[in-house]
Amino acid sequence: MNISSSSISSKGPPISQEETIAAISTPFGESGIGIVRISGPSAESIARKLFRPKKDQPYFISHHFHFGEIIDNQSGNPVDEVLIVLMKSPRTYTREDIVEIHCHGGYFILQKVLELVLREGARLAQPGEFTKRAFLGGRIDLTQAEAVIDLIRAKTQTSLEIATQQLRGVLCGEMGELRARLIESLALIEAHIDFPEEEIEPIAFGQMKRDLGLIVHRIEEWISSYEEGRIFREGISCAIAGKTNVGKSSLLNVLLKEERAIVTPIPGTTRDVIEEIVNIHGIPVRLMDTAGLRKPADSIEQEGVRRAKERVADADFVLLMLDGSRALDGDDREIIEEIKGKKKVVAVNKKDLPSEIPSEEVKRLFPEDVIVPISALRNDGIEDLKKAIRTSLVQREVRATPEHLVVANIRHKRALTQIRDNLSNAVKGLEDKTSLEFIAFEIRSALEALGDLVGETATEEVLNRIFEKFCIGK
Ligand SMILES: Nc1nc2c(ncn2[C@@H]2O[C@H](COP(=O)(O)OP(=O)(O)OP(=O)(O)O)[C@@H](O)[C@H]2O)c(=O)[nH]1
Ligand SMILES: [Mg+2]
Repeated sequence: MNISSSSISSKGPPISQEETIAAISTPFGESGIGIVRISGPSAESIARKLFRPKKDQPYFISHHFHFGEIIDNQSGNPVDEVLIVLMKSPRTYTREDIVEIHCHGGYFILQKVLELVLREGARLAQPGEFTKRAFLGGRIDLTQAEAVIDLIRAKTQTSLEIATQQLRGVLCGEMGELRARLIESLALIEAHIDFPEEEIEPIAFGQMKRDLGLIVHRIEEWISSYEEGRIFREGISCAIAGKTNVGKSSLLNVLLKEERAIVTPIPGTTRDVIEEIVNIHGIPVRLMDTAGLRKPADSIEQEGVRRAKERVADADFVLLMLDGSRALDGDDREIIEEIKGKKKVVAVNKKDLPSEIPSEEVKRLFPEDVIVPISALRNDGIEDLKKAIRTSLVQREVRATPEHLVVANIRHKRALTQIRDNLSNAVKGLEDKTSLEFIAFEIRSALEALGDLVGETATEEVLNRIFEKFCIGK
């Protein structure tokens, strides 16, 4: 059997895109500059029609800025003074010809320039279409394309490191190596299937078993990085729960370092849910301040309490707040009942006041959880609270380096799990001396999962799902 044939998919030729696409690639609003990006076969000719250089230059030099004006070629009026750069294929983001027009960053100017570009025959790009072309053009694999969006969305240093590692192709490189080794093993097995009369070399098969075993072990390690990787990539949602007046809004403000939520001595101050992202030791935490849970005084508060309960139930994590200056009461007990089974940290607030809750009582109520005394008013104990949150979410240090791969995407984890299962079956098959067809089947299935992971065999549906998350112009 020829292993380079249909049994293993290989990278096809780059797909050429007929249409030229364009979009505003910078965010809406006013800014110093704003960029209209064009990619595709007509990018250069469109630019020539609209751009009038200040110095009379008959042609663009690729990858060089040129200074001039964009002219509305119907009215002959200048629209903006710009810097324009043509990047000739293939040394570009999409591997097609790309033109970037760097205008002044006003919404109307950018919209006008884009309109002119579209009038000359470009089509408005879909979300993520530039990156999709980079992928289809073979410049990056699917995991790297996914990293682009993670990079843009990264909210902490660690999430940025994970995205950068992926964009630089650490996972993609590991997969390339893995593929080569699997193809080698498959070739050996298939040679024996095709020529059964030949003597099987026990040494070669022993070596293969050891190699595959080591690969399985390595993949296990990558999979085990997922729980933490996911937390750093996606962040977690955390609801601050507690009865009225315990200091939930005060804590939100202290963690945010701004007066975001209204704080008053009146119980029932917070009605709606207030959400903000805070960086807790590298973890992006979506923190939710909620209405204090108690018997609602009116219908507004009733709705607030309903929303609070909903958020507490949905949150990945709960920060339970008690007021140490007041004895525990029925409201506290109800909340404790409500959050049973949730991952949590307990903050006992108002430690600047005389304590009315013995610490033994709190320990007895929460034997499994970390309990931190704090004062939101005095900004005291907050660092300990942050540490407690971080250690209850991640136990290990997460460092995404070229040597240490962190898997942070569920799609990658699923594919790796599939590969691991196939290869452990293959190892077991070699141990039990099962039929070579069975082992070949498992290795081929692992190669298929690998093809899905890097995007070679990913379906249109999968691609759409990935790229629709992008913004327009990326
Ligand atoms: N002494 C003391 N007072 C605090 C502390 N934290 C909050 N307070 C006070 O407690 C009162 C209630 O604080 P909030 O932050 O509004 O409490 P809350 O839990 O959000 O209250 P609701 O929104 O009504 O549920 C305010 O007067 C705060 O100044 C603290 O650590 N020590
Ligand atoms: Mg409040």
